[in-house]
Amino acid sequence: MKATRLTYAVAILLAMLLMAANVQRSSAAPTKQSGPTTWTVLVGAEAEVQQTDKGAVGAWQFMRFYPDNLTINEGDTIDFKLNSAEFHNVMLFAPGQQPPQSIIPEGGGSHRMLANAATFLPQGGNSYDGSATVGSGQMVRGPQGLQDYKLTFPKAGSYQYLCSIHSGVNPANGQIMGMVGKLTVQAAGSAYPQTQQQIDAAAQAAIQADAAEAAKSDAEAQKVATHPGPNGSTIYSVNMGYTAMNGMADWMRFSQPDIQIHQGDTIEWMQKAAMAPHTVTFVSGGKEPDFIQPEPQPAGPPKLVINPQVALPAGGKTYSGSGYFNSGIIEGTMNPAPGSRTYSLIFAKPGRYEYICVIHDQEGMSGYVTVLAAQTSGGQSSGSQPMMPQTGSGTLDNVGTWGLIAGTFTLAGGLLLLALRLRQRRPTTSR
Ligand SMILES: [Cu+2]
Repeated sequence: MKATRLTYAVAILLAMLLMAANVQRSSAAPTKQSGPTTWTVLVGAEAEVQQTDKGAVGAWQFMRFYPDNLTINEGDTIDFKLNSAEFHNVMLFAPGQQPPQSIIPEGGGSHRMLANAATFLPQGGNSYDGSATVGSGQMVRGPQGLQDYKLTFPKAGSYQYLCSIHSGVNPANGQIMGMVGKLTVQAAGSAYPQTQQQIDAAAQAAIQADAAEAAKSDAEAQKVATHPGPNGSTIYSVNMGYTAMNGMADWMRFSQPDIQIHQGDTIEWMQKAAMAPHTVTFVSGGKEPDFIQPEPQPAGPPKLVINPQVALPAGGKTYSGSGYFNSGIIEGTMNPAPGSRTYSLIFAKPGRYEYICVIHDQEGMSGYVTVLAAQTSGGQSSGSQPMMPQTGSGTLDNVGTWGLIAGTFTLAGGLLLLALRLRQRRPTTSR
């Protein structure tokens, strides 16, 4: 359902009330705890939740921890809880270590790219004392996905928890920016500055505030522009994704996802995400390709190979309802990688066709193109009914952990986030 302005006004009001309530509670005496405590930190959040064939998923995905500043005591545990359809990880580093790149070349003369095991597979034990790196591996929704990552902190100190996929290092000062939280571990028995109840209330208020902020970009994200094409046809410009809030919010949708056009018209999909790569993929009733193809190794973790069928373009310029058509991976607009940021198809045959972003299909990023018979010279539809062939994407059957990785993959991270932030400091005209 499309949210109204009123909904957001209510959301903002609610957020303000929650914050006010939180201030009042904060003035209460700090709590002293005797035994070890388990704290909850939400990993990510989402807004504008819609029912899709992949379940209830938010159009907006927020790359943040709630809270992103936490004080606990020695011996306490944090339960990092996944709170979004977008996948994340949780990492805490050994001194001097930086976030690993999410995608790495295979090397050794290979042209293949790999999803980095350091990012996507768990490492370390269930406690962190600042000396050795620990990581959750990918956290993702679904029956086989990791939803909770519990870590105990035996030693007082100042630490950082971060999602390495949605953070990067600022070379100017060496600090990690993006999806990062500050953690203070006090001596055992110290008074806590906040209760979990206060933390939860502040988290919900922050999520509401982020939702209200992201909603300001709804109209721009959902826009479809049209302009004249050859021979009296129309070209429709459809957005693939959209980024707001300095890269902290990604809209995982195609604009006008149930678009109706006429035979001979063109759809031009335009990348509008800063860092999240997307695809436009028509499987025409065939099987959805896996994004990651794990290759077992004689020892150690599997190689997480990015499927060339997804990475590379396929099909032609004209779609007639059959065959595998794929844009290849369209990198984000702030990604310095070469390659087109648009993908165009001419639709030659009436029908209703489903397409997906292979990378974010699990987050509801899919759409339909309904092609009506060519318009008459009078500009009216000929009145003939479009054929409705049964096109469909693959089912969720047999989707294992690796399938889930494929379904929710985002290449964002590393220095790209930084590039975005640096660019957005300069005044630019918004598109
Ligand atoms: Cu996508």
